[in-house]
Amino acid sequence: MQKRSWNKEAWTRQILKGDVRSASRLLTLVENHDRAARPLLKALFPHTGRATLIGVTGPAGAGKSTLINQLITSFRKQKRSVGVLAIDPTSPLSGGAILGDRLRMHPHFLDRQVFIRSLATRGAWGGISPALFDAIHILDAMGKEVILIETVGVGQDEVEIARLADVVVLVLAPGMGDDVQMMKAGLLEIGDVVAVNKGDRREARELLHQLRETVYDRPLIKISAEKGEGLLLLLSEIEKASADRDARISRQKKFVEEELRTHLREVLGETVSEASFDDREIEAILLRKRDPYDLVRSWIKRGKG
Ligand SMILES: Nc1nc2c(ncn2[C@@H]2O[C@H](COP(=O)(O)OP(=O)(O)O)[C@@H](O)[C@H]2O)c(=O)[nH]1
Ligand SMILES: [Mg+2]
Repeated sequence: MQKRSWNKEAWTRQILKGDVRSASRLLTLVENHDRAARPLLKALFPHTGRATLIGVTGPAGAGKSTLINQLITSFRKQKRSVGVLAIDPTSPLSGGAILGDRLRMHPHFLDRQVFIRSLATRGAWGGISPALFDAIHILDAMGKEVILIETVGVGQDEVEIARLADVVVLVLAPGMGDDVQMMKAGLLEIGDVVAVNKGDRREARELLHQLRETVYDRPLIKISAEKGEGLLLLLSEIEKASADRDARISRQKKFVEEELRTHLREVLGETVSEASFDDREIEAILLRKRDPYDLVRSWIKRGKG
């Protein structure tokens, strides 16, 4: 990448204008839990809070990326700008899965109103929240009106998405062989709207039938992401569900909690690295005349050092 100076004001301005390079660069900082991101995030924050957040989750291979591609097309027809965050639970920055997603979303690569980014989620401290919140804010500040977040249905990440999004679409498909586990894992609870994809395949009817009993209280829709079938209905249910559910308060609460957690970790990290114990104290532990449990606690009581 070309060398150039990035002062905070110019950088912020560029992101607010929707500049992809500036946004990508900040996203990389965020992904690396780099503290240098914070002043920028702070400057962007007043310009956020407008986007509709749609979580798209479900098992690998269910057709989430294919569906997202279709949803992008639909939103673009409505003249809404779109951001996509594809969360990969395993792969750092690059890898087959992400490349696959990129290729599948490719038709929109040249559309300047569409911004697609994969986000590596397992950072230094684990968990997706801090980086995901920040990433959402960056896309929001870029002016993306709809933000789609793709996660693989494997557990904790989905619960997190459900807390953040205005609406969660659970994508299922026949023949994945994990129907029972999925229901056990409570994945079904997460979808505000449940889409049975690959409706062009006969087995989809069977899955739909199985799900009717459990998903009686929410929209359950048969779609074919590949053939573009059932999408209008799905879209209207997404709109309805996102208007119904007020996720904003719980989202802000979670954000504040995450920020507190991040801050405390930093303060804690500093405290530990600045801690000074004199050699005699350490030696006492070596000789088992003292124990580290007691040493640490008395150290805190007497105030640092
Ligand atoms: N028959 C059929 N296949 C589909 C449909 N949607 C997606 N697929 C295929 O399912 C596979 C997984 O799709 P993908 O979107 O990558 O799933 P993801 O892992 O959930 O993102 C790909 O081979 C798709 O072509 C559909 O509606 N019908
Ligand atoms: Mg995918």
